[in-house]
Amino acid sequence: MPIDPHAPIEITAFEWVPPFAEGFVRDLRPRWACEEMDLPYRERLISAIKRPDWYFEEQPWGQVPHVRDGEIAIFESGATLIHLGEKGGLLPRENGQARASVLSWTLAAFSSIEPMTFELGNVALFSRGEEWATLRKPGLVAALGKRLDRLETALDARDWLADAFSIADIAMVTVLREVAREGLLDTRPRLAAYVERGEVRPAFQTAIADQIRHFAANAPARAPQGV
Ligand SMILES: N[C@@H](CCC(=O)N[C@@H](CS)C(=O)NCC(=O)O)C(=O)O
Repeated sequence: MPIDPHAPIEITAFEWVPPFAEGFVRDLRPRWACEEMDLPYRERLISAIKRPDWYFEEQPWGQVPHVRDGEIAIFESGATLIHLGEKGGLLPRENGQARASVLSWTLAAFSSIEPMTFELGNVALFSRGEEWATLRKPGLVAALGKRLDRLETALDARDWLADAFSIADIAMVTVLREVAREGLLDTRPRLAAYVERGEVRPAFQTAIADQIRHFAANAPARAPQGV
């Protein structure tokens, strides 16, 4: 339901990505947040292959997502989650422990886990087979594994990172999905179950379907490498 061409919230996403990135593009985060909180949004699709020059004025590196909400423009998926969460209730507005916990876990996903998962994507996917990547991978997997073990301990028996489902879970589940496909959750059943709890939510399912909905129609005749 939230996709509405007249909605004040606009999410910029790619019109097409190569198959390895389908369902993993970061516009999934604000889309999922909007679905969870029933916030209508419109889509603005741009080419990943040839980013329009004007787009770099909105997102300095030409990346997605970018979110506009009326007069407010936001880049960085984490910042979009904070904005939307405050608007729709997945981030408590009142300054207290509940808000602090959600913000702590949200930033933990983006600054303590995602840099390592991002590097793993580089060594395991983009630079796979290169000598430096082969040498780097075991140390990186070990270091990331330690972070994941601590995260699993911290999650304990809870369903969600803070008191209830929040933007922190949108952040962390979308980060952990990247390592799930590299097999790093196979020996961490509580984290694997946590990711699955996120992925079975109807809002997640709708968000992912909407992300990939336009890809087939916009696929280039010959797919370029490394978008
Ligand atoms: N830190 C940024 C990263 C955004 C990002 O890496 N987006 C990817 C798609 S998932 C992208 O636009 N990649 C193309 C590029 O970096 O040129 C955020 O979370 O918004």
